[in-house]
Amino acid sequence: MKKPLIGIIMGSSSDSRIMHGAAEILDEFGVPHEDQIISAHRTPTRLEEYAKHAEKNGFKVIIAGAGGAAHLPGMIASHTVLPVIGVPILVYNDKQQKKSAFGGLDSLLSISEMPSGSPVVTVGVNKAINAGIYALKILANESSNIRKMLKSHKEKQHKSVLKESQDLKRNGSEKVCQEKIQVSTLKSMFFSFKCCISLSICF
Ligand code: C2R
Repeated sequence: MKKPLIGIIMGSSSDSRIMHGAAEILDEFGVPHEDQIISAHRTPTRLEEYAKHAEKNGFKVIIAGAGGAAHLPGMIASHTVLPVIGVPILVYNDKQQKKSAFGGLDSLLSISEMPSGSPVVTVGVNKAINAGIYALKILANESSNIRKMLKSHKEKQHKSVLKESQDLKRNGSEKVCQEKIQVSTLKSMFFSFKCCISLSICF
């Protein structure tokens, strides 16, 4: 197995539903990453050990996702000189009803409002994929291959927006909207299926 270049950490296993977005884009680019659960609040000693582990193993970037009182990204940044990208996660205070008290603003501010001198780059709420892309951009400074792949990723985005625009022009917004809903339902069903398979392999 190739040595991981990126460390993905999250405060709880419940964050994996969002953080897999970062992992997916890194996988797409063939960039090895190591994923772990570390909580600044619940495993404070592990947090310091992890920072040492990341430096010792030559990680280039750490992507840290947390919800609520999201101190994980800031605390990990305080223990290392590696760049840290924070992913604010929307936490459901009422998990059954899927209700959030602050809609992710709590996590966003906890991560972005770091005191001067200890920065954490912050992406939007639940935007783990952007953290992955940003990490790739950092790696691209030293890798012409990743730079090339990022350029073709941009090109793909350009083409896909053009195609969507043509569809919208041709078919109208109602049809396009229905198709989008179907695709996102299928995607979330596929993700739940993947999670069930991995859980059944674990137990
Ligand atoms: P549970 O689902 O385990 O109750 O966690 C996690 O990131 C998660 O989003 C709820 C939320 O608590 C967050 N958490 C933190 C930290 N540790 C866990 N914000 C931390 O150290 O910052």
